[in-house]
Amino acid sequence: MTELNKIALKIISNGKGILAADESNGTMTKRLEAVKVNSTSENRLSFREKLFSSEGMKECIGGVILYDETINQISSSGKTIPELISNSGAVPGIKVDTGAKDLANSNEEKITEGLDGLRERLKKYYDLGARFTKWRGVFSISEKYPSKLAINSNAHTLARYSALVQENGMVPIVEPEVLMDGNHSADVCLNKTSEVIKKCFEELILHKIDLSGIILKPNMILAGNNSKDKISNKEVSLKTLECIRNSVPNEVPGIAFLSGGQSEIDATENLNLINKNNNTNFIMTYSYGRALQQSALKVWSKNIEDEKATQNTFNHRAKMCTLAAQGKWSNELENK
Ligand code: 5MM
Repeated sequence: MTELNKIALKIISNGKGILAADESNGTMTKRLEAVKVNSTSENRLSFREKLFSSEGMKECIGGVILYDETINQISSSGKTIPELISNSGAVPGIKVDTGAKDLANSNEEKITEGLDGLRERLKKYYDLGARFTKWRGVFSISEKYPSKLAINSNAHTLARYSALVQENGMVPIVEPEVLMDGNHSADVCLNKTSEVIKKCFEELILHKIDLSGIILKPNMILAGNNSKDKISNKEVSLKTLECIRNSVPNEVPGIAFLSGGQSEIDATENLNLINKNNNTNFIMTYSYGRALQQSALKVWSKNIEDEKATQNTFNHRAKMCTLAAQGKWSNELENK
């Protein structure tokens, strides 16, 4: 077992999942303004450190993805944020892409940037305590898209990112997100997501990535949010499993799904069904941003000093997701 494989398994084994708290300041500002809280660096830290020091971290969270601002912050207890996370038994991680920009010659599509100077930034993040990283490529579905140009260039970029991350002793999370926006059917999502993931692995293999030392972070297979042909959660789980089975090489230790704008309950129930029906050897867990934080953020915004209420809400969500990562979640437990 390689060191990278050990780190990956520590993050995703035994029902543990990943807390994606890597919102850039722009996104975090939207989230905070939506609940009428000023987006200052103190407030961003105050919310996040409440989550990172909650009880639910110990039992449920194997890794936390941070944003550059947060990994450099000091918590109110005097510990650095990576120390706070490590103390709960989770692995600190860091988002290293610098965002999705317009793709030249296909301006309605995006290419994720951040390769310039990445080797040097990775060394700095390793010294700060990070042992895994994240990079998100984003694709949208319409009649023309995603184009081969967007698929190939993002897959190539994800592979170059992964090579640099492994060179620096960290586990890359490879996140190709096919967005749910649109009126496409779930079968179109299945075809397009499979094409994207297959291309990513073609490039990862070309770039000699140790596949046992990565975590794949894909979307689940859903009908577009404006589609008339919605499918059941059971069908979501079966189509998602079909996609993973057909496009992911066996060496990959696990899959940590993104929630992608699903409600907290849908993201939990779908993951639970994926695990109940799991006919692969992959660990199937979560790497949720919104589906772990939404309710906690609302509660926190009512009284930003009330640590207990925020943490209770987060603990419940984390517990439910961890049950789902083991196929043990139920509506009764949800509402207990
Ligand atoms: C946490 O949000 C991340 C978005 O970062 P930006 O601020 O740079 O847009 C995002 O990549 C996130 O990690 C994944 O999409 C998973 O989050 P969701 O909310 O989809 O589970």
